[in-house]
Amino acid sequence: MKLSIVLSTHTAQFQAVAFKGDFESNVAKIAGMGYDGVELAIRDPGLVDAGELLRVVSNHGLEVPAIGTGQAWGEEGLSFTDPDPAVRAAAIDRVKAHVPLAARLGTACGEHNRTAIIIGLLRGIVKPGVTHGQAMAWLVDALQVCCAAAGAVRIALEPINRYETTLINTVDQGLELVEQVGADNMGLLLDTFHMNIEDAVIEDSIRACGDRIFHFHVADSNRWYPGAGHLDFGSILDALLTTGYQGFVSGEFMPLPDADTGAEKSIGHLRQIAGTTAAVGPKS
Ligand code: LER
Ligand code: MN
Repeated sequence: MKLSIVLSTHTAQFQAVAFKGDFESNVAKIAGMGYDGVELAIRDPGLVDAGELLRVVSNHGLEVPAIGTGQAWGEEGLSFTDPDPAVRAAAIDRVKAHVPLAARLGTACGEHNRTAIIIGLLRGIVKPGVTHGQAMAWLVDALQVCCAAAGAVRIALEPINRYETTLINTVDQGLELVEQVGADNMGLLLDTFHMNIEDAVIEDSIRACGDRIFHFHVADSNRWYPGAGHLDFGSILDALLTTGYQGFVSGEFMPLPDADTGAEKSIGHLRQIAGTTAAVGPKS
């Protein structure tokens, strides 16, 4: 089981990112803790030097399983479902701009861990004056355009809890959307924090998603590090690995009590489970 943790390339507002800013020293620290990868949160690929990112992560022996795009929503208001067509077009262009970066970062990854582009809050919310049906139609169109432009790069849409968006809260809704988009490179990012709020049985959702699980986020029930709440990560990871998932399990939790402690506790808890749960197995 390969473990990564979310790292922002720039100082960011989103609260559940453990490490923000000071990129190279954070990469070094994460590698030193024993992580296998860093998931990069990048607002705008035009603001980063892809060669330099690849140099830093490769120097520290890390892979980049996925790129998070939500800062473009949080800090610029871009979304696939904004009533303004110019905003929708800018959101699509932003995802297209991530494609060469994802392809390049993917060269540091093994076959099963090539870098996915995450669509979290960039999908948007149902804005006043827009029907849910209209927003869904814009969302499907945007994902079809992005998947067609992404080629071998995979797009991972994340079901997100109802307090953050009104579009695609459950894994079932996510799977329906995957069907509607109808692209081989379209799948889901499952997040234990969101599934704990929205899905009846987390392990059933994981089994239902099967080989459409393109990426996986872990946080405990309280969005602290795994082990700080009441989720059963032994059972969850067992269900995940039993689907044949060979990707990363990526920590996305609040930097509490502080970023370093959360990251250390998380890897300690998950590695301890890996040592005791048959399907999870030792570090690969
Ligand atoms: C992002 O991966 C996420 O889980 C969301 O909560 C973003 O708001
Ligand atoms: Mn997440």
